[in-house]
Amino acid sequence: MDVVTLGETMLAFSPVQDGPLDTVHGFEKKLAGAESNVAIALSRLGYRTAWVSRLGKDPFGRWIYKTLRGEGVDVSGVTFDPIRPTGLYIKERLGGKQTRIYYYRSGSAASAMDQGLVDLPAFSEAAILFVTGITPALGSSCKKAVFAALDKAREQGMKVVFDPNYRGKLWSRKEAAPVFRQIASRSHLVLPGLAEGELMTGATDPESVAENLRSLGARQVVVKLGPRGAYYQTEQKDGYVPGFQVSQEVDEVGAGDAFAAGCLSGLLDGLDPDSAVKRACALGALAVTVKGDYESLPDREELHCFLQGETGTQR
Ligand code: KDG
Repeated sequence: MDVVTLGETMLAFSPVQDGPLDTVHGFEKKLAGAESNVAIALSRLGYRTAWVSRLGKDPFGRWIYKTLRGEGVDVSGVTFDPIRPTGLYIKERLGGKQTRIYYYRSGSAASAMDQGLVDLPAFSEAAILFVTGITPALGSSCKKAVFAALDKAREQGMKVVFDPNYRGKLWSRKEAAPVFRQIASRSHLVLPGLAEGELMTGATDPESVAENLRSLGARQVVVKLGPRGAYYQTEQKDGYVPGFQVSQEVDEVGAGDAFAAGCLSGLLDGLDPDSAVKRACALGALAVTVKGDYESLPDREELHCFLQGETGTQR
């Protein structure tokens, strides 16, 4: 196994038209979960990935399970909760780039994940553990599961990659900051956005954020700067990598997960940081071109074509 990850995946209702939800009547059924987005992205690129989670024993849980399995993700570590439901979120797309997310995930099946999960074979077989800051915000048993996974990673010599993914609707900045710092201190690679970097370190520019996180113990830091690209810092090297322009930005949710998958694939392929972050920026750009978190993510060949600048109609 190349990468194992744990986290909640929800049923997402995405509006068929923009506008306040009280005026919207139709929704599309989508699947949403930062960690499963990363697992799907990596699987499409040809890596072996395992997603560990808990779903409701309901039609939506079954659908999520089958979708992940269909994407080639190992779901042997997924359990079904006979009582708690699959989590749900509803997206509201307002004018411009304003999107609001309404969560119905409190008491969900995934919020009952616990540290017993880390005894699953997926956790001892993988080269990299990928965690986000969403899982510890889901409840105390989930937080214990994340820290047990970090212990397991240390025991097994797995590299840890951490995307803070701060969700203000799940916990306060004050609650999240010390937890994020602890996870960062045990990570090989940390992938904050600039605001998350500030939350963790108090610094407001990418370079100081990265320096601070490295002084906590992270070996490498990549600060995401949205369409502008990203800044990376390792012990040997640092630099800015520009983002890719896309003709139309349709849905930015999921771009960070695609970016994380690019960094993970760079790590797995032993790329130098410039090339890894360039790949991450390409995946992030592709993710925003279609509605949905992961639908537009490429396989290797499509990614190669995008990096070569091939666009337009191909016949
Ligand atoms: O990164 C995309 C995620 O935000 C979305 O799919 C749902 O995991 C999710 C969350 O907790 O917001």
